[in-house]
Amino acid sequence: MESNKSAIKILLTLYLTALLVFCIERNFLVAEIRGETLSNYSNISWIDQIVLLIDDFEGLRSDSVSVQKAGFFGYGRMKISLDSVHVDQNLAASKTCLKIDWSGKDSYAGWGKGVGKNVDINTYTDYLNFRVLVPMGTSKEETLLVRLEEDDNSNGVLDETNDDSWGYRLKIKPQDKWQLISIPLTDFTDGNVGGDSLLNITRKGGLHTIIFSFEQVEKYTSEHNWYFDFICFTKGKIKD
Ligand SMILES: [Ca+2]
Ligand SMILES: [Ca+2]
Ligand SMILES: [Ca+2]
Ligand SMILES: [Ca+2]
Repeated sequence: MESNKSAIKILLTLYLTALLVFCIERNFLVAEIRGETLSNYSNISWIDQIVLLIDDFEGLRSDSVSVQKAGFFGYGRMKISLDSVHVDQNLAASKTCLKIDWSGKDSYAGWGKGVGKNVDINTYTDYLNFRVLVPMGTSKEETLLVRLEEDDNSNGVLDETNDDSWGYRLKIKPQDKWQLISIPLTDFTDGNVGGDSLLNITRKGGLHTIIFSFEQVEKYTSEHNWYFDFICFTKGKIKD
């Protein structure tokens, strides 16, 4: 009789302990944010340098409404969509990337993402990185204007008077294969009069939007798809 009581006590203790562990774990589990989680990239040698993964295009439904809901936008003579055919074997590639198709008659084009992140970036040491596949066949060198739109006054809205707009004109050699681009933040220049003229992405005034805009878009045809992937900020320069 006494041993039955002890057995019940032990079982009850085990049950309560399991329940407690379950509750604690649930409290500490944070849902991973699509596009920003690094748990699939533990084999990348420079993973510890990543300050913010802006997007890796993984886990996103390919219909245009879902792409738009995730904060992506395209404008002018281009269409954006997701692609899983042109990803390479690189550890940062995973399964999905962003594809650019050229359509329409506009003389301008670009795409971007509403980031809306309050995160501390060190302007003096940190880099903006992304993977890009630039198609050959139009010129020996392509130009891409990368823009970082800050929300200096932290009101969630971009405006010319209060927020800085930083730009960097990137020259890329078309290679028909994926390249890793790393731009030191010190190379960005302030493109507007408004804002505080400091590249200060912080926990207070964060990064509102990132934009990639193209020049001379008329020259691209359906044979010149560009692809983008794994856009991130890193501490210092990385070696792919
Ligand atoms: Ca990807
Ligand atoms: Ca603002
Ligand atoms: Ca400014
Ligand atoms: Ca600023």
